[in-house]
Amino acid sequence: MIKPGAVRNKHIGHILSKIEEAGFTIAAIKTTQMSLAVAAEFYAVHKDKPFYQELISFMSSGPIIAMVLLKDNAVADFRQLIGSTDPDKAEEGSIRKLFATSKTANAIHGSDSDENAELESSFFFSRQEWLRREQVTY
Ligand code: 3AN
Repeated sequence: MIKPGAVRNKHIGHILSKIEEAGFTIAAIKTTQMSLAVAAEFYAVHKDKPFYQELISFMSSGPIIAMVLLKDNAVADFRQLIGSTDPDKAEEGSIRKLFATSKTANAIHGSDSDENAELESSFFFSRQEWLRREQVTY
């Protein structure tokens, strides 16, 4: 998910280029906006953290780009591509190093497991809406 700050700052194109150059296939993509209630549910695992209210308020503050991405080893490779949560600690060349402005407004979200990727994808897409791996023949 490209977060509201990066969308607002017109970084969608740059970020999609980095994702494609890193070998990911975009199996589904849409512009949408999370309500506060949806953001609260999406990040429920963090509900006791001090940054939770700021996070869900920010995540529902404007449009996001939701995506389903395909690649072997996708979760680990995507986390490497996006870099550390804290942009000050993010690796040179990573998406967060390039486009994040704070720990909350850190440009992009990536799922932390295949199970969570399925679950998080279902917030934005029905199963028929995303391309299956076997359909990607190019
Ligand atoms: P990541 O997205 O790097 O996997 P998580 O899952 O630990 O990080 O946290 C979810 C989101 O919560 C992060 N993308 C970030 O925006 C926000 N967040 C995490 N830690 C902090 C923090 N210490 N201060 C502010 N926001 C944070």
